[in-house]
Amino acid sequence: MRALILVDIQNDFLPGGALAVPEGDAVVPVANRLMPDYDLVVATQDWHPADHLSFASQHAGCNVGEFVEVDGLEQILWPDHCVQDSRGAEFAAGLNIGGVDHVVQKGTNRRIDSYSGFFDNARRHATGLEELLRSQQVDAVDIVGLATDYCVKFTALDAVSLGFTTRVLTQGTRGVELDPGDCNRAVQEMQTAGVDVI
Ligand code: VGL
Ligand code: ZN
Repeated sequence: MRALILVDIQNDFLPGGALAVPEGDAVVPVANRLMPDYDLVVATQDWHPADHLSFASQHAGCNVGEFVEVDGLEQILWPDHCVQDSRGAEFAAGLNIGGVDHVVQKGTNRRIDSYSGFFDNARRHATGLEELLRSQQVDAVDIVGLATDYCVKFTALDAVSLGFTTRVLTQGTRGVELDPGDCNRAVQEMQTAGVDVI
C-alpha cells in the first residue's frame, strides 16, 4: 500500500501567511490532483500552543532567524505561526480536505519543535503517524507540501529511516530558503539518505 503525505499545507505557510513560503500556494492544486491516486492520504498539521518556544516572541531580545538552545537542543526562531485554532493553522482553503483520510498534528509541546510528521526534533515522542501507516499496511510513501527545507525534509528522512520506500514529489513542494541553496542542500541530503526525489 502506498500513502500520500501532505506536509503542513496551512494558511500560515502560504503567501500572506505568518511564515509564508514563496509560491507555497502552488502545492495546493498538485496535492488535490494526487489524492485520488492513493490508498491512504494523511495530512500533517503544524499545531503550536500560542507560547511555543520556537517563536522569537517567547525569547526576550531575540529575533526571527536567530538560534537559541531549549532543553539542550538548538532551535531556530520563527515568527508566531500555526497557533492552535487560529486561521493561520487551518489547512489552505483550496485544499480538498474531503480527500484526506487522517490528520496528524505536531509541534503541540511548548518546549520542543517538530519538523517531521513522525517525531519531535529530539525523536523522543512519536506523533502516531508511523503506527497509522503500519496499521494500514503502508510500505511506501509519497510526500508533498511545505517546506522542502524543513518539514518535508525531516518527514522524508524519518520515513526512509523507518523503512518506508520514500519519494518526494518536488512539483508539489516549495521551500523557505532562509539561506540561498537550502532547498538544493535538502534535496541532496534526502537523496543521500535513500529518498527518491522526483
Ligand atoms: C515548518 C518552520 C516551522 C514547516 C514548520 O512546515 O516546514 N517550518 N514550523
Ligand atoms: Zn512550526
